[in-house]
Amino acid sequence: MQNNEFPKEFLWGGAAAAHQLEGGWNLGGKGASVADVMTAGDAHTSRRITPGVLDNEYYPNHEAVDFYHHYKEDIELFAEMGFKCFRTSISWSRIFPNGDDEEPNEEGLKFYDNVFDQLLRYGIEPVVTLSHFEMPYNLAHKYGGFRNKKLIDYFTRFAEVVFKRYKDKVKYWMTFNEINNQMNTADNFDSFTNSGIVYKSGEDRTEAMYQASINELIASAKAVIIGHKINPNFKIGCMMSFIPIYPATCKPEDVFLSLQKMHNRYFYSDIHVRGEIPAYALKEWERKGYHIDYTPEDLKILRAGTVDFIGMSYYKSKTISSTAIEKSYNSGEFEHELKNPYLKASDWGWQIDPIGLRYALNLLNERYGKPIFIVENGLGAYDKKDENNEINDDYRIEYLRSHIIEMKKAITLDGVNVIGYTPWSAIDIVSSGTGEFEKRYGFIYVDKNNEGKGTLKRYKKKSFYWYKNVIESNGQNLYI
Ligand code: BGP
Repeated sequence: MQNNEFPKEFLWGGAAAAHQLEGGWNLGGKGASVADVMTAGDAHTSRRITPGVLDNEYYPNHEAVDFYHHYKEDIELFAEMGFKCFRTSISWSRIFPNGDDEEPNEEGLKFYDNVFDQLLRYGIEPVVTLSHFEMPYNLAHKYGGFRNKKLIDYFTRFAEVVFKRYKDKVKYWMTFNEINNQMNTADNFDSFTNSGIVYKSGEDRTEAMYQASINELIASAKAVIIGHKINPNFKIGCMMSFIPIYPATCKPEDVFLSLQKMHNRYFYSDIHVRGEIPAYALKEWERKGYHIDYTPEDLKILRAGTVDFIGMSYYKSKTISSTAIEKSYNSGEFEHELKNPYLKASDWGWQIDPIGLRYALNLLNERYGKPIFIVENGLGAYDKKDENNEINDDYRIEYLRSHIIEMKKAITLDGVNVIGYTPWSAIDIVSSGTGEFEKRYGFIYVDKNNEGKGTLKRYKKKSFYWYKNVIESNGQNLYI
């Protein structure tokens, strides 16, 4: 008989990230991180990176939704939804305020003890990203971020400290969030958030990006090796933004271009999972005359530090045409990107494609055969609280339901080993891309607007009750 159910131990939960959630940017000994020097933007305006924290600028991550002071009540709400796990990250600059400090900051370590203890009290498993678009600002400013090989040591020391400290509290770890975003060199946003790089004028951005990426991948592999020594039961994964890229037509040029653009994703997962620098990258470097600095010892580390699972985010798919005249439809990630006429889009232009999730899961499964953890999936929307303080976010329920249905098909019909699902986001937080509060993703509404004003009071949305039901029924009951 066909098993038509989610695995019993399936990890249902929700996700967030330290810089978008916590606030307390300079409390408890925390240093400024790269997220603390980014201003607010919106759907049409990019966030700016300022040279340090300036008095006359507004930085939405500084207070975020103040989980720093609300973590107890927020975790109680996650428990009420029945979360089996909660994905968050550790703010690197809470532990090493400048990144190059001799000793870790005990108050920062204590904060995460408190958070993890509170989760464990409710039987919620913490799932932890080491660097989710965050590093101490000092490491970006003084060392040039991951351009500099010293960052490998600073990162691994940070990893070692937190692995040791939380070895009995945390089992699931990921090294770098959406590490592949930095393939987009169109502006400084992805390079700065991923690896602390600001491009120099006149430099070959792609070469600089590859050097930083290799350094980061070596740092990740070293962390995996160290982590497994500290606790052999650790499950340490990578984290990929896995947006599949479709060809606009069956024209062979379109099909081949989409495959080449997929290499921008696979470059990272091939190294994380297979431990080898893929041939298509080596050939590109040779062709372009790039000198990417790594040693035979580094290659051994990449081979020895492969990941236990693949963490992935999935929000949308993209479509590409070899003949498109438009430079870019949406984010500037690729030239020749087109709007897919078969799909609807969110208010921010992200095209909604549930089948794309099943497709992406199959691609990864066929390539690597590793467990996959969907650690982000969700809909950013303008939610409205009505006169009864209710938020009827049926569109979010519809988005999540349609994606859960496709995820289930990938598991039960295609045999993909998906181990968990943590929608983005457990609670409303600051948008990473735009710095807005009103691009909301949560099951829990937080009263705060784009000007940073509001009571910070939490309200349960309609999706809160819906998701509670989904978890309670282990994914069987998708309709309220
Ligand atoms: C991913 C990031 C998250 C999160 C999410 C939604 O790229 O890992 O940090 O923010 O996307 O994006 P945004 O906040 O830009 O809407």
